[in-house]
Amino acid sequence: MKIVEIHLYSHSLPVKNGPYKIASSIVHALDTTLVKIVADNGLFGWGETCPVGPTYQPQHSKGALAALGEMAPGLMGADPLQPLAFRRRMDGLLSGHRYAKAALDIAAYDVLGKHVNMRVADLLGGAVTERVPSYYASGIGEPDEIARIAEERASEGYPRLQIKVGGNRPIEVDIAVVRKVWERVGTRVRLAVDGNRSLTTRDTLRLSRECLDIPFIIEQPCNTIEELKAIRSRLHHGLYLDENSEDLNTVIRVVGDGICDGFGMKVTRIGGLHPMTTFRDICETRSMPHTCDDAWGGDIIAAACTHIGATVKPQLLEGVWLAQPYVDGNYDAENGVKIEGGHIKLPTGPGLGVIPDESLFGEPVASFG
Ligand code: 0XW
Ligand code: MG
Repeated sequence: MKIVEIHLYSHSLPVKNGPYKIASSIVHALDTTLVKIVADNGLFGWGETCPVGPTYQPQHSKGALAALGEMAPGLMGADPLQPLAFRRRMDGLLSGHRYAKAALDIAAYDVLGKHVNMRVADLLGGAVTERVPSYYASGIGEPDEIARIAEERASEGYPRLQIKVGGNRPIEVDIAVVRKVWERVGTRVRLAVDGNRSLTTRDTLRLSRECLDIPFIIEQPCNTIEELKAIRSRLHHGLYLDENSEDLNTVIRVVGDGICDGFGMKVTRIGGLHPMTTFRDICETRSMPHTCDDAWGGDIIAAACTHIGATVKPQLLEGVWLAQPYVDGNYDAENGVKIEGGHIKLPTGPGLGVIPDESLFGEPVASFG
């Protein structure tokens, strides 16, 4: 099979009840990039990549479009049924820019699944569940407000909550937020406390020391691996990497060096579903828990995260985060991916199992082939 057309779309997703506020960004609307690849037999597949603004990671929506435009002409004739060869071909056209390559990788898996009449989860090793656990990420807020949200989400059935902290405010406020949440939800849900790179090593140590009695994991509190390495042995909580786990090489390094206990992983950051399976298998080899998320986006990236999440050994899956609670509507009115009772139903159709209504996206911003 050969790719004969690639179309790129840009679509704005306003943040429902926004803005969404985390230490590294405040976002009111996100520009998501959608990719449609068309094969010579008429089969088509969709991919998506949506950075949560330009300051969360070194990725931004205009960068995604530029990188995709750079690669697209050289991908005409490539075979979407061979994910590894496809990835090598993308690497031969452009260095880095994994978050853009991820959209093409996802679209190729969608075509492959439709071609062999299999779901993407089954192509990635096999679904171990049809009901994938999610987790809810609060924005940054005051103790009473975040404790109320935590209570509501725990009652809805979320098995895990991620509490956002940091961002230029006294660490005492963050400690009060975590304590209030813990008082309200206790062990009904697992807790993660995410600093999104904003805390000093000093404040991270204080947060851990002053919440000794609360069983949470700390996610990406500081900006760099070096800072985390410096405080690792003095923390009283498990440490997960998110933004710093930039690629498979970094994952191998930090797992080998024992720098963290798990990961908040983004499908697009690591380069798509193909490298995500390698990441999943490295984590399983060392019994390291992790999420299968993305930073933002609609039904296409949500389906991709849910498919890979469904293949993870259940005791190691920390959940699949979706932006869906913050996005109005779905691209696919019938099979759109939704969180219900804190869990996500794995789409049943072939490929990603989601077919977007492409009239929502308007004309392509670029077309090739
Ligand atoms: C909660 N997330 C998965 C979504 C937001 O984009 C940020 C991210 C995180 O864990 O940092
Ligand atoms: Mg995080």
